[in-house]
Amino acid sequence: MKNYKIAVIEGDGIGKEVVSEGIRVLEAAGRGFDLSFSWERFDWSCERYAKTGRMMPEDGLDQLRPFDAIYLGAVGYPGVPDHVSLWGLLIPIRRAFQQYVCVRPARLLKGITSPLSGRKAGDIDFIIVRENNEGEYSEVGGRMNRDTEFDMAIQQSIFTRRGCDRIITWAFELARTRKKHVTSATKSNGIVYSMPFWDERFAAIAKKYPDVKTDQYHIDILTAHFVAHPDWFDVVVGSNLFGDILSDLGAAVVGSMGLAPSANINPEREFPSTFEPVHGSAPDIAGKGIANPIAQIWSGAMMLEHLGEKQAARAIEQAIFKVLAHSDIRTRDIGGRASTRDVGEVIAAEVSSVA
Ligand code: GGG
Repeated sequence: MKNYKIAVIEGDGIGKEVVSEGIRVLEAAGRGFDLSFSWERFDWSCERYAKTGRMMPEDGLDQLRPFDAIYLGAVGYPGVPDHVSLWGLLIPIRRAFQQYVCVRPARLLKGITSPLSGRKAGDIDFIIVRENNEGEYSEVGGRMNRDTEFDMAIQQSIFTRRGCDRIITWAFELARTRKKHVTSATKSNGIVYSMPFWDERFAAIAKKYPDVKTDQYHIDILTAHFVAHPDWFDVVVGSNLFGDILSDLGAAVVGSMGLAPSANINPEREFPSTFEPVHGSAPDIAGKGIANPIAQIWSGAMMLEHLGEKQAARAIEQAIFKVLAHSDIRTRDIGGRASTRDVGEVIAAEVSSVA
């Protein structure tokens, strides 16, 4: 029996509730596919920050390094500034472990109503590939003249050739396994250095993939096309910020933030990769047991896929699809009354029955 060592960071808010259901479903998959998991929980969170002044201990990254993967819930809670919580936990993990590919599927599933009229299951099925290590999320910049009338802030975007080429290449390779179409998110009319550079790198990499159709849109019209023509897209590649914004929009058009999984991948496998839902900690519904756990559960399937457990990953995905298509056990964001736990249990039972 294969055993995987998984670091679990539930984090904040609904992270604690949805991660339990993700583990329940992964355990069911483990029983069915002869896998076992050694879960080690880390209480790294805003709560910990309030007690100790740090989101994670100083040697936190060293503690995570030996794991096969990291399964994370959500980060951020009122009382701790969002940039402190994010830069104290998630961003250092993504960077230190060279998780430069962030994969965020958006798929309209049977049994889910899109807010876009006339769209049915299968009409929307694209994957956002977000650059995850540089771009607009940079530590280069500063503040001057704080609390005076000359107060100012500078934030420098970082676009390297290596960073652009590796994420764009990854997107093209993914497209070759799908509908062979890559769309680039740009803004090279207004952002005069980094975005024309991004476009240049996109064009250079595209030349190596003559079998893959390409297009590019400025981010403003691209967001409009996501709403008006979501069926146009297959793989959409974007910078750190653009990819982040597009993935929330992608989640919205396929019915709920609660249905959007994600994977932060270190393709070279030199370090563990992190699997987390796109959504945040949702303090407004935290502790009520009503959060949708499907994004977290689906992120668990992405984790198994990355670990090479493809059959088990497929079983979890199929269980999610079946429950959404045929059961009314669903949380209120998608029109039901069920609890987080009810949904986790029904998906786990379905995984057990197919395994
Ligand atoms: N599920 C992880 C989480 O809490 N994400 C919230 C968030 O705002 N993340 C920022 C980012 O992905 O850049």
